[in-house]
Amino acid sequence: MDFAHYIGGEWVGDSDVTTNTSPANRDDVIGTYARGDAARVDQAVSAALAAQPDWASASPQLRHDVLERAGALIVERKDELGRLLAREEGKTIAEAVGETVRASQVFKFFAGEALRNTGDAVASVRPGIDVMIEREAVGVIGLITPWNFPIAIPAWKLAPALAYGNAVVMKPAELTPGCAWELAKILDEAGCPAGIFNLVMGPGSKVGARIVEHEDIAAVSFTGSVATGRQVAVDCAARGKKVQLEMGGKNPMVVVDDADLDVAVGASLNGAFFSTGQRCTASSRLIVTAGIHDAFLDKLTAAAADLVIGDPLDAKTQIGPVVDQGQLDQNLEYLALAATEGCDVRGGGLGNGNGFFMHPAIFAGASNQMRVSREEIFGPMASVIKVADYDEALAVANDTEFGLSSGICTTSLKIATDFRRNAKAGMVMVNLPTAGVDYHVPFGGRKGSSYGPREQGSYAREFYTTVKTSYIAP
Ligand code: UN1
Repeated sequence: MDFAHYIGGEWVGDSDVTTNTSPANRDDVIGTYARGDAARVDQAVSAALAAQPDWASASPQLRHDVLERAGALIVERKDELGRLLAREEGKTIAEAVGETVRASQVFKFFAGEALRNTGDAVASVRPGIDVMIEREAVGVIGLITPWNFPIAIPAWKLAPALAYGNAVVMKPAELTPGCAWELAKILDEAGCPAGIFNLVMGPGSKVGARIVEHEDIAAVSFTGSVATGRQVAVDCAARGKKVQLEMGGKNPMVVVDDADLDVAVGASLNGAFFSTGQRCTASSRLIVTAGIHDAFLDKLTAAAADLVIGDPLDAKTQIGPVVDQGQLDQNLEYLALAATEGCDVRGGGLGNGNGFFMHPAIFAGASNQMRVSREEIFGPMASVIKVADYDEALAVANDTEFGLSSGICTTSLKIATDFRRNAKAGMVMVNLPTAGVDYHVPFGGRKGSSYGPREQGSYAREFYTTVKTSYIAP
């Protein structure tokens, strides 16, 4: 089947197309998706510009109702959408249905937020004058979304953008246009007015680049690689656009001597390997104190070897394929590098089948200075770094250019509290995996991981609105 762009409320095809196949089975063709260019972005921006003022000035009830209906339609179709997500991205069906439910919850949350866009009223320092502080829509917003959460990340950018009265031009990742296309269909069915949501599919070099450069796009929210994100920031700053970036991670999971071993192994296994390690919140540095190190490493190695790798649509599968050949090749390079750098590499072999399957790998005996412990790998691989004590663990955890999520396993309230206070990261997890976050609270990091205001929860308003201060002398 052919899937078109969605521009100004119409389905618009292109002669150029991308064939979307499953990473679990290269012969499983999901569909052909239109491949746009700068001219398609221009067309979408014109539609968005024309539609946005009426959407922003309409009753918030309208925005609430559209978002609420979209949330309801997503959850109604969760099994079908989850199946599509698992086929095109490769995460397991349980993870994929879970992500779809999360997308629905995000829409419903922001349906409510549309009604709660409150401001402040303040007395002026000049007698008799009232001051009002209000939040207004920013205008037309460009959204550039990644392949690893093909429905949840579009949802958590799109829902707040629409809730606060903006119009959107969205470019999904080329590897996973299917879920984004379904969101366009759902918003259409939910009664989103023509031009308010526009989907333009295609390559970053053409569609993404034009979104960043178009003078009528007032703000850009991007999730993806560090290299691209930094360029997006520079290009947006040069044009005076608001920008929000979510990029990489090299998230530490600290395990100290007093940890519950089963909790620590469970959280590390999930954080490092679930979703095939393809999460910016993945635990890729397991930092373990000397007293528990050997027991932890043995148990983790055994648990990782037992993980079922295979078809994401099979309910027994725990780890699906890597997303594509390029990512698999890069993973294999890091696997070889870990051995060259002196790690004791456990696991990591290729899996069977007509897809990009690989077994999880543990880099035992790693140091924090090795490239495998410093660069984001984005695959089912983690370094295990032995340290003397908690103080060294904290120092190593913070010794990274990233700062998204930081975890610790401990039964000591004192250590957990110290870590929560001193971890240089946007999110701290105690006795939980570094990945897997709630939908109604802020998401984001520090240092090289994120830039600009937080995503999600009520904090999302900061990016998707602009402040107006009014002085009124009656
Ligand atoms: C999660 O861990 O639940 O790209 C979400 C990513 C993040 C989302 C992670 N932006 O992996």
